[in-house]
Amino acid sequence: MLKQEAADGTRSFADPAFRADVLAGLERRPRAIPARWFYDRRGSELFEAITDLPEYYPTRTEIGILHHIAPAVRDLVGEGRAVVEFGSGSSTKTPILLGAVAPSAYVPIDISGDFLRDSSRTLSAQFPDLLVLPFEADFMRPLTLPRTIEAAPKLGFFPGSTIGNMTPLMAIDLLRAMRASLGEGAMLLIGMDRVKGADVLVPAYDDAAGVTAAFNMNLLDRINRELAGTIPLDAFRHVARWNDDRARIEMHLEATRDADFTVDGRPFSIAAGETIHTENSHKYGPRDARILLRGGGWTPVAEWTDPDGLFAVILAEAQPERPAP
Ligand code: AVJ
Repeated sequence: MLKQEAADGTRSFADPAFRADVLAGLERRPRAIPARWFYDRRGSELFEAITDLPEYYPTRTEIGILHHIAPAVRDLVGEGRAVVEFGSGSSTKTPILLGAVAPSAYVPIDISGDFLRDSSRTLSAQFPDLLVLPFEADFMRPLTLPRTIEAAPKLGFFPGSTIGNMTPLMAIDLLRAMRASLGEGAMLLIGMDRVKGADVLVPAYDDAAGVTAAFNMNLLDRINRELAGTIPLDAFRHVARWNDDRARIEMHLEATRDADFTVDGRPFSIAAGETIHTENSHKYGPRDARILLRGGGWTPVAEWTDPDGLFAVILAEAQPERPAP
C-alpha cells in the first residue's frame, strides 16, 4: 500500500480500491476510471457547485417535482414505511420526502461513513422524533438491512438520476438487488434524467464557467495527490459528448499533446487526442425508463415530470415473485 505524506507531515494510506481502479483503468483500452472516484472532498464541493449552475437543470428540476408530488406520493405509499435511501442523503431532497410520508424509520446507505454521519446528524436535528439508522455500505452489493426495520414495509429512495451513471446492465442488476433487499411489498421512488437535445445536454456537462471541467480535472489532481502521480494537468482538457447510440452523456479527459507520466511508480503514456473515459450519464425516455424498471423487477405505478419534460420521478412497486404469463 502506498503511504502519502501531506504538507503538514501527517501520513495517511491511499485507498487500495482507488489505486487498483486507477492503475487498471489506465492500462485498459479504452482508458476508463469509475466515476465514483470524483467524490473526494474537493470533488463533492465542485459537484455541489455544479448543481447551482444555470446550465445544470437536473437538481433544481427534481427538487421542484418532489415538492409538487409530495402529497400524491403520501397517498400512494401511505404512512409508516421505513425509507431506505441509496447513496448520499442529499440535504435538500430527503426532507421533502420524509416530511410527506411520515416514515417509521430512515435508513441512509452510503459508502462514505463521514458523509453519512454528517447528513444523519442534520436530519435528526430536523426530524427529532425520527429513528435514523445510518448504514455504511456499498449499495451496489447485496445487503442485509438492520433488523430493527425488518417488519416495516419499505420505500426505497434513489433520487438524482444516480442510476444514470450505470450502464443498463448494471442498472438492472442494481434494481434487482434493491428489490431483493427491500423485500415483498416494497416501493421505490426513483429519479431519472430524460433524453433531450444535445443543445441542452452538452452545456449541462460543459458549462460556461468551467465548473464541470474543474470537477473532471480534479480526478487527475486527486491521482497526483493520493497515488504519487506525475500527470501533467496542462496536457489534458475536459470533454463532454452526447453518445446518441447509447443515449448517454460521456465525460472524458482528452490529452491535448503526447504525455508520459507515472502513477504509484508505474509508467504510462498517452497520445494527443486519446482520452480517459471518466463518466457516463444515461438518459431515459418515458418508455425506456419503464422498461428498465420492469427489467429490474419493479412495476411503475405513477410517474411525474416538470412542465418542460426535462426530468422524471417514478414510483414503482416490487414485482411479486411469480412466473410471467
Ligand atoms: C450525480 C451522477 C447524477 O450524471 O448528472 C454532473 C454527476 N457529472 N455533472 C450526473 C455529474 C457531471 C451527475 N450525477
